[in-house]
Amino acid sequence: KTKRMQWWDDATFGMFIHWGIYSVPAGEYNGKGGGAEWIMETHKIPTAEYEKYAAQFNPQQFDAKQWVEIAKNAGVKYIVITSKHHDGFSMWDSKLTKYDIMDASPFKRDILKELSDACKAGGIKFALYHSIMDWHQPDAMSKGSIHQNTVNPDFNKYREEYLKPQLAELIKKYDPAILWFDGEWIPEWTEAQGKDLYNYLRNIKPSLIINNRVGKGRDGMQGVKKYKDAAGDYDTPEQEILAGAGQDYWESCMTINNNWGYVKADHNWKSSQTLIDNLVDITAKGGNYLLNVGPSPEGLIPGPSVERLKEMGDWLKVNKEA
Ligand code: FUL
Repeated sequence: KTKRMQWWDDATFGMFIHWGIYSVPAGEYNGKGGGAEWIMETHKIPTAEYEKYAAQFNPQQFDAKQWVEIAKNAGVKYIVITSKHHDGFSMWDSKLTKYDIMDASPFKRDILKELSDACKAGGIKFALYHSIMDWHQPDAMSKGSIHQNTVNPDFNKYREEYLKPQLAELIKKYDPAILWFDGEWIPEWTEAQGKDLYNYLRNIKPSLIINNRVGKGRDGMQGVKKYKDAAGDYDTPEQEILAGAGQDYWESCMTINNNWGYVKADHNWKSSQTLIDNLVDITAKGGNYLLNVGPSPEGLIPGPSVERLKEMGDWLKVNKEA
């Protein structure tokens, strides 16, 4: 076990936040349900049409301090928020694109700046989820992607001139403790590129922690390394808890209802008891629990999520040994 990983290893409980312009359609397109943060792909929405959600994204009730308060009361030690999901929209003031919160939305407030400041003030580690796959950048269009609107997409150009500079920008501006990658399964992405990116980022910020999805080492949804020397510091099983302990560093990411992004019609909330049981089970097996909430287009963490988080925090206050 390494010193760099110490705080993460001790953290136990983190809050995942999937938030983007997909919260506007809220899981429904042209009267048909399905999709959440995947809605662009699920309903094969053309880029120009999907972009209109950016123009409608105006979460006036977003209050970063309140989110951090909710997290702290839950006993959460770190927050991982989507800087960019697969749809390619940047939730911060990025110099590299106009498809971001400052230029493409009426909101024009830097969400990552506000949340990272609030985390710092509140003593919570701030971290970012970032998708390698990008349905908006022409050069990132993956083979077989329905969003392929480029004749000869130059993936290396995307990687060197967009993906890496955006990540360098994120580190410089918001100093994330973790970069949580995803969307690495596209055929263009290789393990060598994953290792290159890992080294590039650790070089910029040596203490940075990076998940295993930076490379190609994970084994399906279980997200546990296929081979020992694969890139990444920790493994990311998704929506499941490992059968036994023994894994060095792992984190089970799970959402509180059925979807990661906000879906208006999804009321299938896990009970507080289930969530507490999961936390206990995962902790006993040496992992971290990264529990997801999907804020609304108004900027609120849904009430049923807030209630459950509070009940987890109340339970932790009574039951967690110092
Ligand atoms: C998956 C993504 O495709 C989902 O949208 C979500 O972000 C989940 C945590 O990871 O790979």
